[in-house]
Amino acid sequence: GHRSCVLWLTGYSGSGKSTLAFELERRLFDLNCRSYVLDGDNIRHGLNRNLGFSAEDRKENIRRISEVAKLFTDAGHIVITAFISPYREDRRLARSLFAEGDFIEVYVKCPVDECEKRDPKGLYKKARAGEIRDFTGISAPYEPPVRPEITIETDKLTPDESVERVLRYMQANRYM
Ligand code: GGZ
Repeated sequence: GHRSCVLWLTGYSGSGKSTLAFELERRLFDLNCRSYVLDGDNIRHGLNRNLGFSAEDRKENIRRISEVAKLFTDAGHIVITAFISPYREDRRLARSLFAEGDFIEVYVKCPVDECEKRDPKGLYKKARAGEIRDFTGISAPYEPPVRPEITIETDKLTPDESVERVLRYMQANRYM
């Protein structure tokens, strides 16, 4: 069994949020915990298809996602969100929907030049060429968390080690 909560991943594009999210979902399943990943594929292509990447649209993106995450936790799930969520104020608003302890901010930390080197989708290249505007880390800001519950340095840990670290936090703090 488990306590329902949201694991709120935040970090640059290419920092490893999705990899960590889906690996966590798999491991939680094996531990008999119901979890569900919210990411760009199931949110930005559907519910939020009318939103872009201006500060205002990102705010609305994060607001809707946090409301959906709240519904899933009300239904008893562990929700894993994988969005850049670059603004502190937007993450603070997301946190404010949840009871103390139900919102676990996970800083997926990786230097932006390393993310740019990885560039799995070639987006940094396009941002440098001016083909994508307002690109986080290139032409739009990222405000790192000040007091995240967990920090995962993906340039120093393997994906397995990263997942273990989150699971250990959850076990040590009696989420499962
Ligand atoms: C940042 C962008 C942009 C711009 C498209 N800036 O690596 P990806 O492709 O799969 O992840 C990025 C994703 C970011 O969407 P989020 O919903 O996570 O952003 S936020 O939380 O800030 O609302 C990237 C792609 O969308 N993408 N244009 N301009 N990322």
